[in-house]
Amino acid sequence: MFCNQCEQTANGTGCNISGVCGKKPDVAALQDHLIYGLKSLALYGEKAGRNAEIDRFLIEGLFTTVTNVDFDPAKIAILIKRCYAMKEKAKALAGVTIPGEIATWKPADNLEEMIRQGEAHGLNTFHDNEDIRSVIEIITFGLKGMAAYVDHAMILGRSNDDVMAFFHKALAATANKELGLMDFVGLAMECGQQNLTVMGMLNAAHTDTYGHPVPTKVQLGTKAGKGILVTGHDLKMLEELLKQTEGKGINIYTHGEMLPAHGYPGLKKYSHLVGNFGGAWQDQAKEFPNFPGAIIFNTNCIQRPAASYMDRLYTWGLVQWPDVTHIEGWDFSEVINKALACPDLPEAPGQEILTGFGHNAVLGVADKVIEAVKSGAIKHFFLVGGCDGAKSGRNYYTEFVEKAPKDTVILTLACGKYRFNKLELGDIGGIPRLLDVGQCNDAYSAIQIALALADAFKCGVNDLPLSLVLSWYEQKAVIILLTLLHLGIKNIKIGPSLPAFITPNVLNFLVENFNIAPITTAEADLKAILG
Ligand code: FSO
Ligand code: SF4
Repeated sequence: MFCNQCEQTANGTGCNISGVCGKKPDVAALQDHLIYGLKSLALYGEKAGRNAEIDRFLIEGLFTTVTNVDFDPAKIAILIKRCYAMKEKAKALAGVTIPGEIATWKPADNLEEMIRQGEAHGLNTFHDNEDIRSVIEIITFGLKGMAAYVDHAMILGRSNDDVMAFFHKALAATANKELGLMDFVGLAMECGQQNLTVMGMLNAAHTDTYGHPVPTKVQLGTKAGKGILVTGHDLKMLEELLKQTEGKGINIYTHGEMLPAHGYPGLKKYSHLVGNFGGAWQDQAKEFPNFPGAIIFNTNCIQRPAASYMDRLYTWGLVQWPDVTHIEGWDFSEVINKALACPDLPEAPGQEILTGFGHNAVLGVADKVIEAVKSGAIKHFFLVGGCDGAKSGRNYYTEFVEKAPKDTVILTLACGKYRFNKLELGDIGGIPRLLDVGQCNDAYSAIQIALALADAFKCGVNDLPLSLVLSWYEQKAVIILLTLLHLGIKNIKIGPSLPAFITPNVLNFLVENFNIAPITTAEADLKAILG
């Protein structure tokens, strides 16, 4: 196997024996096989025009291969077979036959042979030039990340034909031997542009369905009684579970990236949505044993479950782990019955933290914010966010926020916020110093805030007293970075380490054009930014 798509890749170069994430070689080969099949599908999909079933499948196929989503070989094998059926459908719709190895791809019937085919395909990019291969990987991983956001939007009934046409075009292009480096660089930038549309679509789906987030205090302790812990990113799944548990004496807790759900009026109205439990995804094996109720994942990041909670763990949507019960569809009675059979949680009130600072909430007090900047009460804004992970170097983000001067405001999003969201940072004239904008996809909201501030101060985003200090882990972070680059945002600091799939030349390109820099130490970076 060879996989280098996430930040924790072995030795900073690539997982080649087994995945640090727990991905075994058979699953890696099947995921590579699925990606190869999706490229075959895209070659025809590009010519077939829009078809809802094919487009839905393409999105699910890509999202399945994102880090920490699907570890179940049997389930991926089913997707490979469906991929072939979708390709044949696209071929019929396109009314053409495309020659060549990829277009004529056909998976074997049995699992062993499918794995062997996957091993043979590997991550073949059909190019020898390592810089081209690097940019193709950036595009492929970006498409995977964007697919995750489209998936959530599709669950809420949204789609976009132009975006779907782009998915097919870009995926097909990654298999095109004739294209050159700058073709792929252009496509990577277009990925970022398309993802801005996607995140806007998802934001509208969330806010149209559940209202704009409002600042909300979230309890970190537990309430006496039964409980279900929901982890992942999907708000619709949480809503359905809230409806089905109403009046049943079960309290619902959020975990990880579900924390911002508490800010949405359409979700916070459920009185049994009582709090947030635990930290970011990488602490699950340590924390889940302490949650005595049922636990359900609706997207990444799942890790190998410990025996102590395996029997009360469930997956839903695209997340799968072998031998963990998967809930198909929208009936959560099995999870509810398990929660009712589990021991009660204790009455143990804890700290309260704030969430719900989407662009609507922040821009609602824009006058106050602008005044505070003009008066000098706020000297600088930092966007410190992104994905969390297990490496010790990630303490940088805690230190950065701790050491940021008291006249600075920290905007945050995604699971990286757990590095510092329990710190008491106080406020500046009533404006909290730590503003939780939401999930990783709410980078859209952060962008809206930055654009509105730039508008108010009649300058560009790069001229604002705003610095982006990002942490990355998996492929959603790749697509968000491409979106920020598409917007021309410069001087981003990124860590804890640089992606293994970026060659020195590609890095130079990013440094020269966008002044991207790796994080160093909190003190040095704060000094460099604030002078
Ligand atoms: Fe985190 Fe996992 Fe939201 Fe990612 S829970 S790491 S970037 O899936 O998507 O931030
Ligand atoms: Fe390794 Fe990350 Fe790939 Fe898992 S997803 S195999 S940890 S590079």
